[in-house]
Amino acid sequence: MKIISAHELRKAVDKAVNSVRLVDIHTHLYSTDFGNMLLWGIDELLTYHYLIAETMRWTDMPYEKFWQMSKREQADLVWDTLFIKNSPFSEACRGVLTVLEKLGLDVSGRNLEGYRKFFENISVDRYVDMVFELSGVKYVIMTNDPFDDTERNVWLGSYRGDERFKAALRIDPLLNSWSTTWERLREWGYNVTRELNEGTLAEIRRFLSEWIDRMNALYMAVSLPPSFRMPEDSDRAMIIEECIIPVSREKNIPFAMMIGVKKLVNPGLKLAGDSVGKSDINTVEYLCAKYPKNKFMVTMLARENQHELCVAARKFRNMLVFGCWWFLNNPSLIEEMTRMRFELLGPSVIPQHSDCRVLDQLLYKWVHSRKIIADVLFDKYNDILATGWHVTEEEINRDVEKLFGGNFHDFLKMQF
Ligand code: RAT
Ligand code: ZN
Repeated sequence: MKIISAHELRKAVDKAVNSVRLVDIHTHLYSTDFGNMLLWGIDELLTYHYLIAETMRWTDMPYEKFWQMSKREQADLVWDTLFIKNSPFSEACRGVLTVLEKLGLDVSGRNLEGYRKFFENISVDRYVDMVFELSGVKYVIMTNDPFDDTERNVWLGSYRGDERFKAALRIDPLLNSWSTTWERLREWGYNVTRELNEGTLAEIRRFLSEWIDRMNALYMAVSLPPSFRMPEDSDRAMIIEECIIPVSREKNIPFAMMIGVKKLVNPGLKLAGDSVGKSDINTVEYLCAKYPKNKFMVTMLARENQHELCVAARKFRNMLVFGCWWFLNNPSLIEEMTRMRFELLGPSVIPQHSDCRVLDQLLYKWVHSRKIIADVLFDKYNDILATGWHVTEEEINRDVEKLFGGNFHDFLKMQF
C-alpha cells in the first residue's frame, strides 16, 4: 500500500489516468466487418460534421454546391478555411492537430498532401491496431442501427465480430417516427400495424429481442428531442412503456437516453444541421421512479440540464449519468461538468464518452478529456488530503478504473 503525499499527488493521478485502458461507451465507429462504414484518414477527419458547420460560417457558397464536391475537395476547403485562413483553435480543429501529432506527423509543416500520403501507405487493419494501441482504448461501443440498410445487411450476413467493437442497439426511428417505421417492420416480417394494439406491441418486443441477441447489444439507445415527455399520450411513450421497458428489463440491459437534440434546425447542413434545446428532467425522474428494476443511462445535451441531472442521479441508483455529449465536449464545459458531477456524485459516474465518428478521433478526444478529468481529480484528492485523509496509489487506480470503464461494467451486472 503506497500512501501518496501531497507533492506526489499530481504525478500519481496523471499516471493512473494516462495509463488506464478505457471503455468508450458511445461512438459511431465500426469494425472492419462494416467496410466503408468505418471512417478513417485525414479527409474523413477534415470532413467531420463539427468542422463542416464551422467552415460554412466563413463562406457564402450554397450548401448544395458543397455537398456536390468530392470528399477530397470538401477536405481541401475545410483545411484552407479553418486551418490556413484562420487559426485552428476551436476544439474540433485542435483535435485534428492532436491526431497528427499523435501519429508523429509534422504539424508545423501544414502539409495536407504529406498527411494524405501517410494514410495511403497504411492498411486499415494495421491502422485500427495502431489507433487502439496509441489511444489506450480497450474497446468502443458502436451505434448499431438496424434501420440502416447497409449496416443491417452486415448483421444479417458477413458479420464476424471484433472484441474491440461492441454493439449498442440504436432505435431512433422506432421511437421518433413510428408513423413511417411500422411499414419497415412489416416488410421484415413482423406482423405490425400503424395502430399500437396488443399484437403490434408484442411484435415490436420480438423485434427488439431478436436484434439485441443478434448484436449481443450491451444496451439500447435513442436520441431524443427537448420536447421528450413521459408520461404522455403518444406513440413514443407507448412504445417505451410497453416495449423498451419490458425488453430491457428481461434482458437486464440499460436503456440509454440521449436527450436534447433539435434535429435539422438547418436542413441545408445535413448532419451538421442539428442543434440543442433544454429538456425535461421530470421525464427522466418519472421513468427512474416508475421502473426501479430498469436501468437507465442518461446524457443531456443542454448545459442548463446538467445540474438537475446530477441531482436526479443522487435520487435514483438505477440511473447512470454519462459523457459530455457533442456541443458539451469542449474543455471548459467538460471541466465544469466533471467538477459538478464529482462534487455531487463522487466517482459514481461515467465522465466521458468520445462520440467519435472517425477512428482517428480516438487519438484526440481521449487525450483532451483525460487531461481535464485528471485535473479535476487532482483538485478533489487535494481537498481531502488537506483534512489529513490519505489516499493510496491503489485507491487512485481503483477510482480511475471505475471512472473509465468499471462503473459501466458494474452497472451492466446490477439486478435491481
Ligand atoms: O455527436 C454527434 O456526432 C452527433 O451527430 C450525434 O451522432 C449524436 O452523438 C448521436 O449519437 O445522436
Ligand atoms: Zn453519438
